[in-house]
Amino acid sequence: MRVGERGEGKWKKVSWDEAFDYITDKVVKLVREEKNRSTIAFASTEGMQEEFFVDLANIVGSQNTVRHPTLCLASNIQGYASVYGTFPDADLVNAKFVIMAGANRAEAIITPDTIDMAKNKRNQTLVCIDPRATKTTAMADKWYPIKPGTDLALVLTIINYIISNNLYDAEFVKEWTVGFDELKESVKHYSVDWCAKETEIEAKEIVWMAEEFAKNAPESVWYPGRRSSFFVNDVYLRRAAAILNAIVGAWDKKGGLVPKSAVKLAKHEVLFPYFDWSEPRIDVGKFCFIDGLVPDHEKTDAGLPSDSCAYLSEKDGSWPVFREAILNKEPYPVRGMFVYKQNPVESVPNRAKTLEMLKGLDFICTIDVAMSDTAFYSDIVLPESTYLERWDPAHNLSGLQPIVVFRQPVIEPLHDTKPMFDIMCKLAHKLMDRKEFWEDTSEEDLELFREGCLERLTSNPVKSFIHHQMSKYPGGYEKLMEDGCFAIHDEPVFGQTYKKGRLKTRTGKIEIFSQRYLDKGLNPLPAYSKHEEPKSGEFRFVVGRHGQFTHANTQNNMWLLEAYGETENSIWINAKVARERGLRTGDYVKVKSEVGEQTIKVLATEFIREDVVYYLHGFGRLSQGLTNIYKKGASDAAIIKDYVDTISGNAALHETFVTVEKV
Ligand SMILES: Nc1nc2c(c(=O)[nH]1)N[C@H]1C(S)=C(S)[C@@H](COP(=O)(O)OP(=O)(O)OC[C@H]3O[C@@H](n4cnc5c(=O)[nH]c(N)nc54)[C@H](O)[C@@H]3O)O[C@H]1N2
Ligand SMILES: Nc1nc2c(c(=O)[nH]1)N[C@H]1C(S)=C(S)[C@@H](COP(=O)(O)OP(=O)(O)OC[C@H]3O[C@@H](n4cnc5c(=O)[nH]c(N)nc54)[C@H](O)[C@@H]3O)O[C@H]1N2
Ligand SMILES: [Mo]
Repeated sequence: MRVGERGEGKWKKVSWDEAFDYITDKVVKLVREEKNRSTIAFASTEGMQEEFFVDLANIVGSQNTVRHPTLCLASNIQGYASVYGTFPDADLVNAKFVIMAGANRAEAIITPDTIDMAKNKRNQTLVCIDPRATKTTAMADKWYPIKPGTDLALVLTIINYIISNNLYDAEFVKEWTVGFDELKESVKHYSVDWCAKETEIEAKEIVWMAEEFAKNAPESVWYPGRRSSFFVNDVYLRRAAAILNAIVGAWDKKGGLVPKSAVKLAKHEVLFPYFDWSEPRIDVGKFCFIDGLVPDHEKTDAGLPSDSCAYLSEKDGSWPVFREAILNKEPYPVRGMFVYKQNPVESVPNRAKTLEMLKGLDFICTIDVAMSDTAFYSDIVLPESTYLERWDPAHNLSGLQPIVVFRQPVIEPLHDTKPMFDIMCKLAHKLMDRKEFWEDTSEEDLELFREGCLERLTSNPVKSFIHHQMSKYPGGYEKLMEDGCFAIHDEPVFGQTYKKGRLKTRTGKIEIFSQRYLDKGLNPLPAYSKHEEPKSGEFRFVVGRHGQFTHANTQNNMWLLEAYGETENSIWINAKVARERGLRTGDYVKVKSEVGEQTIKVLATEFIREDVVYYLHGFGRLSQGLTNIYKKGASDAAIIKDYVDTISGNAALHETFVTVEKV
């Protein structure tokens, strides 16, 4: 429990019971004062116990859950789903021609893609498009250091080339897509020569890519990637990439883009009470402040409504808009926050704003396994048992070959920690004991919840929940316990979406042209608009992963830090540019953007374009609890501007320009 000021680093150790009482008092007080349960926000990131955290949000009765997708892949999901009705995988095991643009599977590890990519290396041409040379570049056959923000120009030009040279799959297009003629018309001005200037990729290379893509189809993919929090118009890039795959018929076939499927897990049917004091989410609707979250160059020509997010996920929300709404106290005050397995201080761009938001709250409880920067600014930090010390429920790894996994403890908890499940159970019961907390619900509702749901939810251990989850598959639980994972079929199954009604779009076809978008006032087809470019003396700042670290959360681990080989991060600056500016590797520079500045060591390298700089996420930390990395290196969150894509609500992390000066 915090004893000093927020962020001062003064703490006292309290018992779990004291902590639960403190939390319960705060939640009851704030909800009653505001007559609004949504005054308590719940921020979390994907994890195997996250559903228990969401249960807690439902018990408190808040509508305000905000999750990681809008810092990560919300625009990617939106873009692909607008075409195929789902966010697909790529069959990297069988694909013969793969374009990996803005994705780094050799370092940004995703299972099974990273493994599949390595497996298939001999039979596949891999094209890596990235302004930096990454370890994926090292595995690739070709590397194009594209001018950042111009990928959409490239995709549209490849589409135009394939259409105008009759290299597309006409039969497939006719049977399975809508809007091809409109597409053909809308891309015809994207010429190869224009594209070469725009992207700084040679014209003959663009032609080569287009021809190979068509020739290898259906075993070719423009890889959907993962993180798409790049630019504010990212949805259109992802839509265009999805369309490229569609016109060559590389959909739901071996070696192409493939829809994900999942094992059917049974859920707990929990009927949460109906509350009168539960206002709708704070990030839905029209806000004049959204204008400030969109760069000028996007305000007119991309066809975006600038005062709300067109397709906001009801459970994920939009972090940048959410934070802005809290700071503006609009449409009502949010006064408390629970944070689970998330570190918004480092993961939401514009760190100064996040700190301002946290400082303005009356109550913050963070549940983490380490003293993160967000935990450091909290009032109460609940230490969760780590994944090696707890049972985690069954979890779907959806994909071409979906499997179910779970976790069991391999050691007793080393410290006095609890899993999220136990934390949720304890808080649920403490809240139930507070009569004044349930004034806005009926006796019957409450009784139904208490007797029918809460008991069942909280009285059985996670292991028996897994049993229930697997109940749709006789013998499934036993198999899961024995093998550690469970799959329905051993081989991938292709072509399921060719059955009638299986494509989950409005028309039941692949939607090249989106009437749905048009109805919302959005451009129904992807169109290129030029991004602002760095002014002379400025650089574009981009972010990216490293194989040894997970986001901003493992840098303090001494063994991983040792494997990284440095004790702090360095800023990549093109070697020629560094020379011109009198900078050498090891010099310190001040990196400055519109929203913040940081000091960091230089790495002069050929591995990055001249107009771009980059440094690794997760350093420059504020928490004194992270003893190995406290104040070492620089934080990227501190300098990235908080722009938002107003279609999906995703953050746009690559729209920031910086200056770099020797210190
Ligand atoms: N500046 C910048 N911002 C970014 C990114 C970037 O590269 N640069 N990347 C973006 C992307 S793609 C994403 S997905 C988001 C991710 O950002 P977040 O969703 O905030 O996730 P992490 O940064 O991984 O923080 C996870 C926290 O959970 C804790 N943790 C780990 N395991 C457990 C556990 O078992 N239980 C509990 N309770 N806690 C645990 C860790 O200690 C850490 O504090 O960040 C986005 N934001
Ligand atoms: N080891 C490790 N693995 C991880 C993670 C981790 O933290 N550590 N995080 C996981 C998560 S949550 C995610 S979302 C994924 C992220 O996985 P990816 O999305 O594959 O990887 P990133 O490193 O975020 O970014 C990809 C690359 O885009 C490049 N880039 C920047 N701007 C542009 C541009 O305009 N055009 C093109 N073509 N390229 C550009 C960057 O230089 C970077 O190398 O990784 C996952 N795997
Ligand atoms: Mo992510």
